[in-house]
Amino acid sequence: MPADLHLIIANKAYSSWSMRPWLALKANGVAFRETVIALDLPDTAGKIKAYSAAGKVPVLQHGDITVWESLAILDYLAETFPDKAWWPSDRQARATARSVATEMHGGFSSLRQAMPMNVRKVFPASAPTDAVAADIARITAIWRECRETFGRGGPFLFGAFSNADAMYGPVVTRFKTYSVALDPVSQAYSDAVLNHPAMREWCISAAGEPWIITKYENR
Ligand SMILES: N[C@@H](CCC(=O)N[C@@H](CS)C(=O)NCC(=O)O)C(=O)O
Repeated sequence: MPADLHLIIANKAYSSWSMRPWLALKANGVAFRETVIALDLPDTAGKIKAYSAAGKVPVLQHGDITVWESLAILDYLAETFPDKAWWPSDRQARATARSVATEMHGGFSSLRQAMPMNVRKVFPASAPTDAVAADIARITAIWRECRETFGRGGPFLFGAFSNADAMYGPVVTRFKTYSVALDPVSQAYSDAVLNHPAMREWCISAAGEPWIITKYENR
């Protein structure tokens, strides 16, 4: 197996898709090298294309293997490091974890558009559109259901931190950034994610980044 894992990501302040595999790697204690490509600059597209023809980050390089798309990276890691707890071990929990992770990967576009990630900011609450409110309702229903059914072994969706939590990490930070009022179960889950050492490390690193993208800095 090739040794060097190299994760190519974008600004930690703003890049929600980058956060996902980064959190999973850190949470599982897997060492990796990272390259950050700043978004929204004249050379951004060229720099990303040097790693992936898809023109998006995150990208994982592992020896001569390249994986892109956040969810594909999480699955590649689970397959490559089977001794780590990427997905829940219980079959039913794992099936649900994959389902809710994929629902996140392919959905919630109204929320993502209305509330771009900015882990450095907290904005005052404002009334969501019906479409955003529907996304928030579905996400928090998922969180309550997972916590209730599978969450006994710890504070995360399936007890211990898993790839499902990595996928919802940027949703948790968005709810904080946009001061979204949550039910008690969802708030407790969010607090657990925000207090995870990997998330803390990501946010500290984001706070030290020099780049500012104005369109994400104002409501
Ligand atoms: N479906 C992709 C989405 C990746 C994505 O949209 N990445 C953004 C950064 S968060 C990007 O690379 N944007 C490049 C650009 O805007 O130039 C995934 O899951 O990895």
